[in-house]
Amino acid sequence: MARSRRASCIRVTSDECRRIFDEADEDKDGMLSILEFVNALKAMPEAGQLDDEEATEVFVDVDADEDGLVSWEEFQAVFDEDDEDETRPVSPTEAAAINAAAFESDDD
Ligand SMILES: [Ca+2]
Ligand SMILES: [Ca+2]
Repeated sequence: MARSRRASCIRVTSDECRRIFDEADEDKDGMLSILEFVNALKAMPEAGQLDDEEATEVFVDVDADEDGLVSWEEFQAVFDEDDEDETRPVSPTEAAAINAAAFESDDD
């Protein structure tokens, strides 16, 4: 499965991440089933607008070993990439605007 859709846009701290995982793990088996995972996703403010299909895509992407369950390690890995990155990448739209502004001032 191609990693076309990442959940890394969802930004939470490790503590929040752990709390979300624990709360989502309703049967306390240390793993999130797809139902538990989707519920957890929807509990996150920034992911609340995901529909079931999109949430399922995220689950499949997060479930690295494809056993149908998301372990804490798999869950945590989603958020690790962004943890130390405090700088926000410039969006293509912003980059285009910056370039346009540069050209305009150059034209004087
Ligand atoms: Ca569980
Ligand atoms: Ca798994």
